[in-house]
Amino acid sequence: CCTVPALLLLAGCGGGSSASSAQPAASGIQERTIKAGIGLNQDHPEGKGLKKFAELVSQKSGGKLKVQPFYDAQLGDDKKMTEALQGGLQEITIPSTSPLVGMIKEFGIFDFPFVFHDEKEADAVLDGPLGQKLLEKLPEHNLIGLGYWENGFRNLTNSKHPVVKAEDFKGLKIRTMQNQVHLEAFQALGANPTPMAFSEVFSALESKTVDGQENPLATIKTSKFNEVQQYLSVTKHVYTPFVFLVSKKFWDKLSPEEQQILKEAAVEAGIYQRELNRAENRKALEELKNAGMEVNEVSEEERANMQAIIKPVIDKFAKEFGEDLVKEMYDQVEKARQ
Ligand code: TF8
Repeated sequence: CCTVPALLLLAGCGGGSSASSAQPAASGIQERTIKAGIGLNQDHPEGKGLKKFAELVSQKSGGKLKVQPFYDAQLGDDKKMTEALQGGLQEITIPSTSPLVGMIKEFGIFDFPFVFHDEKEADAVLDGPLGQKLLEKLPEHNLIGLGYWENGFRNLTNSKHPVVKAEDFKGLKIRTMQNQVHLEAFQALGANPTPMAFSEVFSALESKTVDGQENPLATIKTSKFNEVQQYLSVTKHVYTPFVFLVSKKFWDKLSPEEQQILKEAAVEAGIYQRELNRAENRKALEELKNAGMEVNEVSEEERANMQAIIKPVIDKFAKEFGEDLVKEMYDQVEKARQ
């Protein structure tokens, strides 16, 4: 394993074909259709990344491997699609790591707010040994991880008032991802969090079932949350990765050449997706302002205050996820910062 060019070391090498009852193809490339579903739409950098992935796979396989993309949770939300991969009913999905913590609890360390200051630090951790270690936990869950793409730094929107200080969270009904760290962190801030799948968020905001939600700017824009939210507060409170997942049942049927093509394409499309996401995030703030949102920045001082309020929640979950793992994350962030 891992006798591949340096670039591809980013991609996981876990889960060979040994433990499967399925017959792996000895060599060559067969005609195959590969269903790949995501929760966001075609305009989002993730949607464009998936399209790029499909093109690369087609090129590299001489048109034999056909990736069929499904956007907008057409095949289900992050959790449902991941379960479909485990059952061998779908081949690929690229969910946020956050809704998967019920399955792979260690992914929860990425849900700790205020860990990364910028994308460079996130890249260092995700593409380094710690990110790799977590990908290696996937095969025991019938999943193969080919690397991390980017959802990004999350910011709060709501229909009530600007959130400038920690106290401003009090009483706000906020949709969160289905994730215990997020839930308890928002509770600690005095908000009233409601976990829900992403595909239900727009209508929950529109009907005022919830007051607000939090997501990266590119998602706020491409999902048109500005149409149903007045205030955007740049909290940058947590960074969410996407993880590129393949069904292990499917993977184990592939020849080494076919596996290699998927690995290379996932990494190459991932580099493109991250760049695009960052460019979109830089543009989106202005665009959301122009679309009528009232935007406020949150000061470093207030972010530190929020972090202090949340600390007991983080300490509790650090014990649950493994204090060594958490320390490793902070050490790698520290190294990337130098
Ligand atoms: C969320 C996430 C979503 C993604 C996507 C739908 O808020 O940030 O953007 O997980 O797959 O649920």
